[in-house]
Amino acid sequence: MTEIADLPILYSFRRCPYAMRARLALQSSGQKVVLREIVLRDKAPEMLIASPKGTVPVLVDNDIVIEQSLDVMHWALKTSDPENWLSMPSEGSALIEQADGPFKTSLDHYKYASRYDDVDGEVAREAACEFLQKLNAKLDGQEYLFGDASCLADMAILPFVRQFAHVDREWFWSQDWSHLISWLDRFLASERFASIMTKYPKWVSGDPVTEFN
Ligand SMILES: N[C@@H](CCC(=O)N[C@@H](CS)C(=O)NCC(=O)O)C(=O)O
Repeated sequence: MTEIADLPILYSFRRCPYAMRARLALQSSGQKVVLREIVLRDKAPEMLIASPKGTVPVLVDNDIVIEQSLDVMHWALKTSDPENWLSMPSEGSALIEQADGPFKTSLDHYKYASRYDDVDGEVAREAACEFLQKLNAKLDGQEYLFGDASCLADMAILPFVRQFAHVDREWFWSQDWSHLISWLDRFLASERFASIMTKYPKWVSGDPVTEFN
């Protein structure tokens, strides 16, 4: 049995969609980690030493440091993939790329329009909607993006659709994209989502260890 002291460490922030997708994959894989909850405005120096770029999630496994959420997902699922999340068509990777690229940019412009001088939030929302309409069409007649079981693409993208939906919930849930709404609603009501959204206090060195999984 692996001792707690030997477990990989995940620096995470509960509400970050990138950290959520990492926790989702870790949870599915069953890979135990030690979770250290980060507060973005006051990041733990231990995390910054391991990963000076200062974004979450970061996974540290002895001398391996994984600094990108998608890489954490792949790392976990390569260890164990009981739900076959990695078995998806190459279109799944293309969807994740669109979500992480143009969709996330439009989402940030929509959510934080007032922070930019030259951004119109409504135009950004329209741009993001193109991607969401595409997902809605894929979800017509099936529960997940590539059939009736979830895969990496579902779990990598859902936290960002949630973030988009929460900018203006009333507007989102009144749109004509019922398949997309059902997909998100099922995710938000799932035990898996509840289990990765447990609240933890900010971690500081010397705190008791929090085991995740
Ligand atoms: N490409 C990175 C992006 C991670 C990211 O941007 N995380 C945000 C939180 S949601 C962050 O840590 N931002 C740093 C900050 O706000 O100081 C990944 O996939 O892990």
